[in-house]
Amino acid sequence: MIYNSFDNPGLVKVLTFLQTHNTEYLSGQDLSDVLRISRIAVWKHIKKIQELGYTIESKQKLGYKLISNSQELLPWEITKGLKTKTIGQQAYYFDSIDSTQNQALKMSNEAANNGTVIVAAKQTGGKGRSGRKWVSPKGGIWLSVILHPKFDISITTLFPIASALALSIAIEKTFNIFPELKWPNDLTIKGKKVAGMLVDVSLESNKIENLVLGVGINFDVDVKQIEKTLRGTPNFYGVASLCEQKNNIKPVQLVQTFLIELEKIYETLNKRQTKKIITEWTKRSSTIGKQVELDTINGKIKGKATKIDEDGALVVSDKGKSSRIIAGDIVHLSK
Ligand code: BT5
Repeated sequence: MIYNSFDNPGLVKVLTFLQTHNTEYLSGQDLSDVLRISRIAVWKHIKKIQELGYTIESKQKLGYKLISNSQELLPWEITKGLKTKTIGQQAYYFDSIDSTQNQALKMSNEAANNGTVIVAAKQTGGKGRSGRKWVSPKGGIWLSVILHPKFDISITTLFPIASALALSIAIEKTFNIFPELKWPNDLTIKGKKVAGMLVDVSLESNKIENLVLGVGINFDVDVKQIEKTLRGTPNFYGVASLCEQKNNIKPVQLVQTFLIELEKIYETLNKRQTKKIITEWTKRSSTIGKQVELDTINGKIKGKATKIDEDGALVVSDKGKSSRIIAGDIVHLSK
């Protein structure tokens, strides 16, 4: 099943009317008169809306009343009232897909609009960095954003870090909990991974043609089940789920807040104000100040993580010698 935010005007009209009049029953005839669509069309839309997970009570002689909204991240719910200029103004929803990142990469080559978002309820072939597996059952937020950035290629390495910062601010604002940022692209709660970022960039004569950001958030997932599947995989250090902390937040609230924060950060990068991002990231980082270790092609590096450079590289110092790490997985050795 695929839906987008712009091809279902009749359904969205009926739904919005039910949502804005949810204290009363509305008859099929009333809906048909007000919305200027046939009664049969009203009935068909109501059936579809119910199939999509909205609860609608239907009473003979009285009509229809919306009791509760769907828990799915339906595309018109993402775009509705979203206070961004471009990011998230078009959205696609898949109930199941191999990977939103693969889909977004395909669509970005077909000139999809800047800021288009692709969401899936579950992924059957979710991807992490370097071809790793990303476990993506129902209950998580799995999305990709297509961007055509104006910024210079030199900034792309900072982009995953900046996106992780945007998500951590969004989680603070919606959940009022404070995840930590683990270099380069992870969000953690009590040391366990709650979200990860993936960035794919295509270049055209030294300019960024398309950038696709993939975001995986363990919103409300079975932590034990995922941990069982993942034990022993690269960069595995435990799984956290946001709803273990608080469960009265709707996924769409978090997605909308994230898209707003992402747009702010995207504009900051377009203005090359990288220092601002580095300062904010560092404030929330669990990596800076810790003893860390990582494997490189030239052997193991161990030392104290002292800062990130303007391009997002991690600086590790040991016995007066500093190394710049551009990519890789670090292990935090000290608490
Ligand atoms: C990442 O890779 O953290 C990037 C994750 C990006 C996923 C999103 S979902 C939407 C979009 N579509 C996609 O197909 N992908 C993106 P990395 O840092 O390489 O971490 C991968 C490692 O994280 C794996 O080797 C596992 O150990 C662990 N892992 C996999 N699934 C996990 C999960 N759901 N929660 C926590 N850890 C997980």
